Amino acid sequence: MSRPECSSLESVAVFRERILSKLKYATGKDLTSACKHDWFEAVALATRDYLVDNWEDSALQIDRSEQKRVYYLSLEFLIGRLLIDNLSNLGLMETAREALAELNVDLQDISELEPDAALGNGGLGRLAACFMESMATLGVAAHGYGIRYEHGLFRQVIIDGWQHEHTETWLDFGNPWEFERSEAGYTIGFGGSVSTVQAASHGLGRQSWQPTETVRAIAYDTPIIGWKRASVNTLRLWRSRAERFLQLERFNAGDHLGAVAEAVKAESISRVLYPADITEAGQELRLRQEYFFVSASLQDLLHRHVKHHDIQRLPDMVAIQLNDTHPAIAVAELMRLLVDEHGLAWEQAWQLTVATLAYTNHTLLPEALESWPVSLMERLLPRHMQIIYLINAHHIDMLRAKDIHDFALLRSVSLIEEDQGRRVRMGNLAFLGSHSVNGVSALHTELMRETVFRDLHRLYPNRINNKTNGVTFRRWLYQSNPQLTSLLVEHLGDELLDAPERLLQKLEPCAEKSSFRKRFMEQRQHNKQALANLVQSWLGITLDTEAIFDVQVKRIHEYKRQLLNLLHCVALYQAIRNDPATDWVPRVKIFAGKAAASYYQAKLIIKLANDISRTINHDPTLRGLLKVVFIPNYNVTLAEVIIPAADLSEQISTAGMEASGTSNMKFALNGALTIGTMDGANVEMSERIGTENMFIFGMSAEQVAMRRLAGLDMSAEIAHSQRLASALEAIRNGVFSPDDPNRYAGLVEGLQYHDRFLVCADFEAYWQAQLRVEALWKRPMHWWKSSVLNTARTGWFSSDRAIREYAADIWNVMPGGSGKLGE
Ligand code: 26V
Repeated sequence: MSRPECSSLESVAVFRERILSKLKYATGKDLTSACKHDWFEAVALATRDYLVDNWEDSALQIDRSEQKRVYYLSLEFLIGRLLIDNLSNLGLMETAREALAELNVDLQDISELEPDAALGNGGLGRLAACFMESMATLGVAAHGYGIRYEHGLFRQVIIDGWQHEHTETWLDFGNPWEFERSEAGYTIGFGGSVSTVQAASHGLGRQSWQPTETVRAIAYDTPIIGWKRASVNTLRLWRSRAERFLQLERFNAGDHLGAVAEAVKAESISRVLYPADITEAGQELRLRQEYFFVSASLQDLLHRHVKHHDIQRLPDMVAIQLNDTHPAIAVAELMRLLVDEHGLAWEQAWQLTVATLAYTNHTLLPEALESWPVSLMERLLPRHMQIIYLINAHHIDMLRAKDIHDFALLRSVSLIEEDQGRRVRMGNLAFLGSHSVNGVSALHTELMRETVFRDLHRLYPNRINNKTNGVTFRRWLYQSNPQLTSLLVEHLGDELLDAPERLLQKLEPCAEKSSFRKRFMEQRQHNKQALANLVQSWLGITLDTEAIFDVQVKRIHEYKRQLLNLLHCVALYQAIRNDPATDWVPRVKIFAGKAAASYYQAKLIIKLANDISRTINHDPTLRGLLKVVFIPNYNVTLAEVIIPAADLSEQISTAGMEASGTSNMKFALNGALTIGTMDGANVEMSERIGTENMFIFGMSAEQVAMRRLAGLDMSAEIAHSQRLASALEAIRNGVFSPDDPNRYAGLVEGLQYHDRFLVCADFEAYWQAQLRVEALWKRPMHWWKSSVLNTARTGWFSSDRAIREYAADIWNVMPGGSGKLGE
């Protein structure tokens, strides 16, 4: 394909020599002894040298121009692999490929040895990774701050249809992209007590926190390069290290385990990524992780700030974005640092804090809203608990001064939840401590105003704003779908790669040309074949690439309604068996996704998918018209193979529950048609792509709220739909689980009498929408026209657009460097 680079003979020779030099001096191998992994390491290290050269330039440029810096605080960065991403943004893909070919090594082959950096659970973490790449592309001077988990998201292994979690070991062979910065270390305290010391300056008492426990935070930096080397930013991840590795006295006394206990505890903070479900037992460690990375990051950025500027200028030079409430303790920590360490007065510190911090909300699910028991906070972070009480008191005083005395209102906007044991509401803390609170799609933002933050929104009507998510096209189009990218470049020119938001829409006229549609279809066919090959080799299942590839890949959660899709599988299975003579459209249903380890219902859904898959795939009466596959261990790398191969994208959450979704955008960008509810960013996608090019179905968020008022018993809906009734019946009766016929009795009963996610209520509408899918598939000219239009009209969902909006509306930064903010 045409690339944004020309690999000159000279550059190929230089790269080749650099690779050979790394092979010799970094891995200690030569051409004869090097194994594939040595080649990977040599190429990655050679690539990193190019990154470093550009990194230095960016740092100089930021310092010289005194750019305001953005700090993106996130407990999750779901990065995936970096070799191809880095080579591609450096413009060195062809150079690297040729240099390696001369050494008889295949770039693709060795790039597959790189483990995914899976330091995130799902959408929130992947968004952080897309944003990092976009900020580098646009020349926003940004640092990502997070935790360098030794073990990222678990590896999912399916045994007998059930999910098992295995530890993930991405660092086993080292990480060629990072630099350990032993010199950049901070001390983080926990526990202890607070005492008042007399401050000479203003007779008031000053608080001094004496923690009983301290750990060190050590920085690891990874350069993040933007498209065409626009700029290079830093992802700084913290590892926890004990202050003392060994208590020698205890060791010498024979207590060998006790001697390292303290170190083990300290180092457990960065040991493993927290799962998406927070259980009681794990709470303390989670809070430790949150405070650990927030404190290290704030100390680090303040240290950088005061080297050149007065502390008072913090909001002029620094913007801090809190990715969900996970870093919300930053509100209290920044106050502590400003008041206790930098000696600022409370009011002034508060004003700087609010002007510097901004908060993004990513979910309205009540069980996902963080709150910490006051008792735990008092024990672990006594000074922060004091500060939180003070913020609360100031806030309530301020409201009373405005003559607001409504008790219910005061209770609802308080930082302390009084009902279920006293707890600190992290959402309210983040809201009060930030000048901007944003949602991630128009609908989600509106619902934030009406639900979780209803009362706070009434008090601060200008604080909530919307920033609809986006995805980076470099990874989700250019890298993952080179076939489609070449086709687009062929028709729209190389400039497309620099300005896809503006130029993709120029593809629209091509939707009318049969020759173009044919090419469009051919690239999809190629990607479907690649996915079919993977499924064949991993699962031994043969897929018909002429069939519709109908895909639902995402975390397994009841609100995402994989069950609705599975009910459709069963109903379709029964329909084909009952009526074999109809000219059914062949379909392949593809599922992938991980369930949180302790989320039993989600794990049961995985088991059901596998049970249905086994039964259907082995039924000869179906004549291959329907196949169901569950692909194990969904991760970024697998997404890069699956998404470009999809014909149909399933985005079928209960309306009002999916904050945005981002895979919906990736699928549409690659030309898949969406079957979806009016939820999250689907709504805005339908406005841009056109409802005639999507299969929208089901209840709206408003209708969902109304339907819930009538209770969750679905007997009427089931009585109304023979199809639904018999699908449920088959699942309940053990048709798919003959080894344990009662396995799904409880699940089906739940759907019948307590259908929290309104699966049954939307079933018929979903079935009808699926019929529309089949009708359109039978008219290929129309299908492929819609498919082209999906790609053409998805430009707005670029994370570059999203970042430009954050930069202008929230951070007030003017991107510099060679970034192309204006497109
Ligand atoms: C957290 C939890 C924790 C407790 C158990 C259940 C549960 C379920 C969901 C979550 C989600 C946490 C936040 C999150 O990942 N939100 C996702 O953020 C994406 C980026 O904005 C967005 O596209 C997704 O719609 C949203 O779910």
